[in-house]
Order: sequence, then structure tokens, then C-alpha cells
Amino acid sequence: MNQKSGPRGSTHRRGTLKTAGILSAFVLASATLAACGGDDGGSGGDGEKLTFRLAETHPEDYPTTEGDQKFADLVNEASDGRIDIQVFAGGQLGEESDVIEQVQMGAIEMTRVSSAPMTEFAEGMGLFGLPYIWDDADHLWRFLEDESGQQLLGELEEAGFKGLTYFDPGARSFYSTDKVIDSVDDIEGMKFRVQESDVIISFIEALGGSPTPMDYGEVYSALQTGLIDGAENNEPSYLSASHYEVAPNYTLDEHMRVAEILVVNKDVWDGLSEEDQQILEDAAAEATTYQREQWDAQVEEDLAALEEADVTITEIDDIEPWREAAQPVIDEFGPTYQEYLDRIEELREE
Ligand code: BDP
Repeated sequence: MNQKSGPRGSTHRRGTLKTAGILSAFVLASATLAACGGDDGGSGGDGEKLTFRLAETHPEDYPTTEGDQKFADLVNEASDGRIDIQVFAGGQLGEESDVIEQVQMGAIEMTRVSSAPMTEFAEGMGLFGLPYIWDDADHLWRFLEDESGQQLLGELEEAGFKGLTYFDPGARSFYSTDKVIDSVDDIEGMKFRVQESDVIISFIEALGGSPTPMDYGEVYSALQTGLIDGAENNEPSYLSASHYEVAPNYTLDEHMRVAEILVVNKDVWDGLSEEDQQILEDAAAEATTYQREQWDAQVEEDLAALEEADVTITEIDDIEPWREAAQPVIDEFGPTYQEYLDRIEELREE
């Protein structure tokens, strides 16, 4: 997991969207054979066993992993044990950016991943990097469940993925090693780790900070060694990755809701019988309901644990100055996502 040391230097990658390559057909041929346990390929619901791997970056007791496992269990049950989905938690199969490439090639069949690093493959996913656009989780979910949210998920197909469902991502907030962030002006001159997404890079720049894209697994030591001054994430990630130990100041500005997605390699998906596809779709929908419940409970529990651990938690009463400072991001990227942003406006509740 350590093959990439340090931040990946550079930033703007527009124009380098990756699409499924020629390689995929080749790699897929071997992956499908493996998936079918040496059977003759294909999957007609005719009793042959299918085994798939699902990569997850979080530990076993994290809500997205619990959602993955629920999905796997439901598929197993509905197929009478014929379809076996094995969840590899804790980043065992690699960091998200690598896993995404492997799923695109078919070397790994499925993953639950953040939409941010998917932006490099499907530009639409950058929508979720836009700051301060949601009123709350319900607003996000009205969009995700709406036709437009489903259309956005469908945009993954062109890049070689079948998007099965969204999971709840909570809200991301800033945390820092030394300086307590009380106002947006405090961001000026601070170095933050960000996920790999042009929109998010641009957001930190708009606030006067300095963005450093790097893999999730590298953030703890980057905070510890002072390579960065802070990072940003939701409560369960901040706690479960122990970032609070080295960055004990958490400022609840809730700037983004970066949707979590469950994706399958498109060729693997197309190789399934309609009946099996339905089994996966139904299981994904039910797992989503379950994951959302788990999520809400976990956030509450984690906030209490963070207080217990003496983390300085700062609430922001007036988000307006933050929103204003971030406006250049909306000006720059808004046109790319106009159709979705219009729908997000419509879905606001007065
Ligand atoms: C977490 C997401 C995870 C990302 C991580 C990150 O659940 O998928 O890898 O953030 O910041 O909230 O990279």
C-alpha cells in the first residue's frame, strides 16, 4: 500500500479523463474465468457459482463496510449461495485510486468508493466536490434518489463502470494539527490534504489554503510529520483513521457531501443474466437503507467519542462567509454541472 510515497505532485488533470482501455478486454478475460471459479464463463442463473471481490478502504465496523457486507449477504441469500461476494475491508486491495483502475480493468470486480477520485474517470462525479451546495443530508438524498442523481450514476458507464447505488457520505469538515480554525480567514496559508479532484483542489485554493492531493492511507503520517497542517473528512473517517490523535481540532463547517458509490466493472455486469442483475440491484437498494441507518447512529456515537478524547470541536454558526469565499469554485465549475445544480436548487425545501 505504500508504493506511492508522499503527495502526488500535481493538480489540474482536466482533459485526462480515463476511459476504459483496450487492456480491459484482455484482463477481463482472465478475471471472468477467476470469477467463475474455472467454469466456462458467463452466468445464466443456471447454477454455476460466481465469486466476486469487493474492495473497501474502511475497517470492518465502519458504516460503508457494513453496507457492503449487507449487500453481499443479501445477494448470497437471494441467489441461494450461488453468488459469493467477498468484502475486502481496510484497504487490503489497495488505495482507492488504484482500486478504481483495477475495477475499470476488471482485475477487481467491485468496489465501494468515494465519488471524488472517480472524477478523473467520469467528470460528472466532480459535482460532489462543490462546496456548501446542500442544506442537509435529506437534501442530498432527495437529489440522489431523483432521476438526476440516477442519471449521474449512469454517467459511470461510459468509463467502464456500472454504478449500483449511493451510500451516505455524511458531511466533510476541516481538522487541523495546531491552529484551531474558527473562521474562514484561518484557512489562509494552511496546507490541507485533499482527495484527487480538481473541484476540491480549487475549493481549498479559493479559501486561501494550499491543497495537497494524496491517498487516504497517507494522511495520518503526513499530519504527524507536519507535511500538512490539516485535512478534512466526516466524523467516522476522522475517528476510525485516528486522524484526531495528530490533528485534534475539528471545525464543523460541513463543506461537502461527497457521495459514496458502489460500482461494478461494466463487463462483469453485462456478463450477468438479467435475473442476477436484478438480484444485485435489489440487494444494493436494501443495503443502502441499512447503511444510512448505520451512518446516522455512527456519527452521533463518534462525536461523543471525539469529545471524550478531548478534541476541540468548533461549531460554525454563520456559514455565509465560507460560502462567499468559496464562490469562485462555483463560478469556475458551475457551468459544467449546471443541469444538476438547477435540479439541486429545485429540490431545496423552504
Ligand atoms: C472517506 C471516504 C473514503 C475516502 C476518504 C478520503 O469514505 O472512501 O477514501 O474519505 O478522504 O470519507 O480519501
